[in-house]
Amino acid sequence: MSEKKNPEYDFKWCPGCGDFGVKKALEAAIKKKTIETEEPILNNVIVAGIGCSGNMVHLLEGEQPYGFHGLHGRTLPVAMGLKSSRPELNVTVVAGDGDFLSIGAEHIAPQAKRNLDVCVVIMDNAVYGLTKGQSSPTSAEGMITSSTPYGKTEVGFDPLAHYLSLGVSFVASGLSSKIKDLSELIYQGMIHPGFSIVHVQSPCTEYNNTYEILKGNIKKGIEPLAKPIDVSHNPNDLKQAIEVISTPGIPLGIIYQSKDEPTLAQKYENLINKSKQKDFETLLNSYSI
Ligand SMILES: Cc1ncc(C[n+]2csc(CCOP(=O)(O)OP(=O)(O)O)c2C)c(N)n1
Ligand code: SF4
Ligand SMILES: [Mg+2]
Repeated sequence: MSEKKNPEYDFKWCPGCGDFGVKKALEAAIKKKTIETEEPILNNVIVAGIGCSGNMVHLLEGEQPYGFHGLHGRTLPVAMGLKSSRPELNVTVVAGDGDFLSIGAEHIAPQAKRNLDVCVVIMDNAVYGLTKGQSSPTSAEGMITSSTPYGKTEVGFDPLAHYLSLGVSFVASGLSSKIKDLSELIYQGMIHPGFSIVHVQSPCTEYNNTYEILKGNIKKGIEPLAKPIDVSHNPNDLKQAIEVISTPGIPLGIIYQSKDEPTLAQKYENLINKSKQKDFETLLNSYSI
């Protein structure tokens, strides 16, 4: 717990790194939630993975949430432990595309199926930034990186389609430079009762600078790849969500949000209500063959 930035831990992102925008958006979302719920900021825990994106664990300059900077790829098991023991905490997971979709990929499906009530914010720069720009699951086929000098052989992974196929109950897509919109998406993910993922395009200026492709450039006649989802979209309709992600380009906004799905905490509560208290003798006898 700390009320000030930890002076012993300092880190530097490269100038222009998309993660700066995500940090601002996340801080604003936490502030909004604490004001609206009148909960102390210390009811928030940020669980981070390892990567440049993992430094997001160090948030506000003043009063700040708890932070857990854990192992590469293991943000979700930590988040589940936290929510299982302290369900009242607002747990936000922050991770990179490598951390979440490569080494940590096996953890997404179980938490989606449990509907673990945490909000996950993914900073996707389509490379392993911290370790100097190797290819990641979301790097496009043919992309030249430090680990694929002649072009990546695998087809780029589609995270949004993956989340929908796993039944993630809230799926949103954002852009790091659109801080206000992104903050609202993160806030909506936080108040959604269940497993929410806000997948953010967060360019790496050092190894994969995609700002121009994502935002477009009128002078050069480059159309933006990332565009807001049409206002007529109904996020509660899975068919419409699939249509949105099947349209060329990167959709920005809430893609899907299921309604009335029980969270893991509610499922636990049902189990506890169903289970009958046994006295010691009955319990012991139940184990005898
Ligand atoms: C078990 C383990 N394997 C590998 C590493 C080395 N490593 C640290 S960060 C990282 C990839 C980070 O990529 P990403 O999650 O996309 O984060 P970014 O730096 O791009 O934000 C790797 C492979 C590690 N720390 N631990
Ligand atoms: S290497 Fe890339 S992701 Fe890491 S801080 Fe620099 S710009 Fe950001
Ligand atoms: Mg990355």
